[in-house]
Amino acid sequence: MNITKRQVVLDNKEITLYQLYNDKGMMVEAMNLGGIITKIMTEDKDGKFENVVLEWQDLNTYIENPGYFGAIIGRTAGRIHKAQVTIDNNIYTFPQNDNANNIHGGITGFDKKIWECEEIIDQEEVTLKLKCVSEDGEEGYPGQLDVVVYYKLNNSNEFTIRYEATTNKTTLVNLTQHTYFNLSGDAKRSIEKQEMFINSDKVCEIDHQAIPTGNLIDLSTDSIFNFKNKKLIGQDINKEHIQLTYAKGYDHPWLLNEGDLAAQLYDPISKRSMEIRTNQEAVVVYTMNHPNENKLTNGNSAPRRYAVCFETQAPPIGYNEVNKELSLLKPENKYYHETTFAFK
Ligand code: G6D
Repeated sequence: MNITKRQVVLDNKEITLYQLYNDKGMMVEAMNLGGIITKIMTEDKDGKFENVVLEWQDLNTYIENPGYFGAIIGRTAGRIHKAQVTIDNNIYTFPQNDNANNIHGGITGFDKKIWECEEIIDQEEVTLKLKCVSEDGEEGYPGQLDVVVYYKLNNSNEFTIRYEATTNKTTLVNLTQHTYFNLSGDAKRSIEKQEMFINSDKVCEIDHQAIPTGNLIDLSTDSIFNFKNKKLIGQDINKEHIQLTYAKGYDHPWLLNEGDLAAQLYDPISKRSMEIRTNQEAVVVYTMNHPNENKLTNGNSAPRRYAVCFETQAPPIGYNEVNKELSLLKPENKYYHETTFAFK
């Protein structure tokens, strides 16, 4: 168990990258900027360690960070319809940074903050503790929000993210992590040939701007969005379906069934597997439907479908403020979200 670190200057800010190692050689690298995860090094069937998350070649790309690569997302993951919400008869408005809607916490969301980091090493696991304060009124949200996120790596090759938050006024909180996974290692292959399982019987219908309409699609009659039996991500992704047309692929909140395993990703070539467990109601699975011309560490640009995000969260706030209640946090309560990515 060990933690190393290195300093760089990005955008005139002191940035520290922390490398968390377990005793099996697995390593997670994350920085104080946005809690951005740049590396998760895991071994393939031959014991070769490679990065299973997309990483920009030039660290300066993380300043703008198109696509929110690797970042903590907050105060609210996903979109808020019309960029406004009513809380206790008060209307709060947020920046309209995605059409006329709000996305991922606004202009300066948690992905852009410099988090205060603390390294914790003990026998069972290594932890990077990240803290930040979101001031009352920041990005339009009521209340001062005190946030702590724990990145924990143990010797079972489990990477757990725990989010805790408290507020002094009723507000919205719905945090997630926006890491782009590709189990081929160093983004060698598209994720369309990787198998996915999602423990869900209903997916939220979205409109052409990816806003939940409030309707749920019953997966017993919709095989294209049904991943109850694992299948290749690419099996149905190019078929005719209005929901695939709207999002240019998968970019939907799947409502999770009770049970231990929420989702799984498997690459038959490297034989890497990742199991996801969470206490959240939903997971937004996003199949990187837009290419990105910035260079990845393998020297190539990031073609579409070269990663998949598992953004565990409450379903986003859509038409008629549907799902709002799931993101409300009152001063007397504590927000608590825990998600584990277990690598086999
Ligand atoms: C697109 O709709 C998707 C979002 O879900 C994603 O988070 C973003 O790209 C990076 O807007």
